[in-house]
Amino acid sequence: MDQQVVVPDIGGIADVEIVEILVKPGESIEKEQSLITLESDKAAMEVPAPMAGTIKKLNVSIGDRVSEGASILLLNIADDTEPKDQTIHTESQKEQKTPDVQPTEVPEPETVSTSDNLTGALQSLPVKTAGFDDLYAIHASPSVRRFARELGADLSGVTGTGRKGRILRDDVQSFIKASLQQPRTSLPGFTNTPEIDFSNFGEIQTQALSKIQRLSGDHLHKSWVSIPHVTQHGESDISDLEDFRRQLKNELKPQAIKITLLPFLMKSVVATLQKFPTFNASLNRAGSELIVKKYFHIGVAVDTPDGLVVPVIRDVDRKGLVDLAVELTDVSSRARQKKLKPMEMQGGSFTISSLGGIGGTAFTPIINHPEVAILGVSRSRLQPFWVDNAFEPRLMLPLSLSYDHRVIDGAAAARFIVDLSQVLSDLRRVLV
Ligand code: CAO
Repeated sequence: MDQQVVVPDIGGIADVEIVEILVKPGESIEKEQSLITLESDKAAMEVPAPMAGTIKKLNVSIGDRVSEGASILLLNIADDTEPKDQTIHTESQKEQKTPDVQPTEVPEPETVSTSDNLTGALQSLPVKTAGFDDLYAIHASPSVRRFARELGADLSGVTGTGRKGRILRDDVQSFIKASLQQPRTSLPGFTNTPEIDFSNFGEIQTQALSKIQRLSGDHLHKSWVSIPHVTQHGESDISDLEDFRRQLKNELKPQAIKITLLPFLMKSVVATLQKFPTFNASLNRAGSELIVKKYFHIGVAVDTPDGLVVPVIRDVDRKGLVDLAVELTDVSSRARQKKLKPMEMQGGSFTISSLGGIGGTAFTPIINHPEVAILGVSRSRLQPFWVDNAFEPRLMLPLSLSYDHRVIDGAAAARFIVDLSQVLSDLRRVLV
């Protein structure tokens, strides 16, 4: 049967403009689904469907002015549908006094057939209106507000293209589209704050960030905010290792091969990773599975004039110290000349960031996502250690291991750093 749906009791306001029509002829609608949006000078409200059905005909257009009782549309409803007293909860930021429920006499149009139980009147629907207060002085209907909320769009940033600057659904969609297309900045939390003119406080100079800085900054920022980092500090007695390194350094001089601490660190790290496989792993996107890697591709953070890059040395477990030294010299010099291929910076399973050539005592390295741990190395220094009955100078290397606490717990991290420290102190353990 067919039934007219009319404007319900809207609190005695007359001649209210229809600013939105939310349904179309032929559409099947649910009970309480919003049909139209009315807007007076002070409030916007949506008129919900009193019952489910299929829309046969729309009797209104955008811009029409309507009052209580005006026909909105003709609805075809199933026989067993029964209208009941209902309270429709529209989204209201500020509730107004709800009008009393009053049955509204609706003259039955001649062309419309109605069933017995529907003959006569439709129940009027008390509608809670969304008032505009200072905070809410944004022109948008409740459905647009709901739509914006679902998409996480802040309406205060949306430009309305409707009449009198009203924000339409399309405006919210365009806003979201534009936001997605915007380049990600490394400071998303501060993008909505006004630009500060620092020259008000003294002399300044503006320098553009390099492309590498912007890309690595974005990656570091994402890692920092999305991975729960913990840094475990430790130190290792590398006195014997350093003696061996110096010996090797002299031996390799004729071949012009430079061997620093880093190849020793890489081999030692791999020896420890083999005992602690969860550090050589990645979480799947859902965060439900750990993908443990059987290969040992070690990323090495390289400081270049344009910013930080991380070339990856592959299969470190299968390479000797000298090969690693040669490869390191090659990739770090090509990194500084911007000659690395993208593939050479992919596929790492664990990263080492060494600031030992520069200085410092400890730092918090940021995990190189999708990896789950990273080792930071600071500058070694001689320290007095009590050995037997006397102090002995020992060369101590500070280690800082940051790890993803979703995957690795503190005890495992402490064990990892103790093991690594032992391997570095006694390189024979690499063979164990
Ligand atoms: N303690 C004491 N001395 C150290 C040391 C340490 N932990 N690490 C290196 N050194 C020494 C080296 O042995 C070398 O001395 P010798 O010439 O006597 O052998 C000297 O410092 C310079 O080393 P290096 O830095 O040139 O070489 P490396 O292999 O140690 O490091 C590289 C190579 C590419 C990692 C390094 O040059 C670099 O770019 N480091 C910066 C990484 C970085 O920026 N990390 C931060 C990331 S987060 O922002």
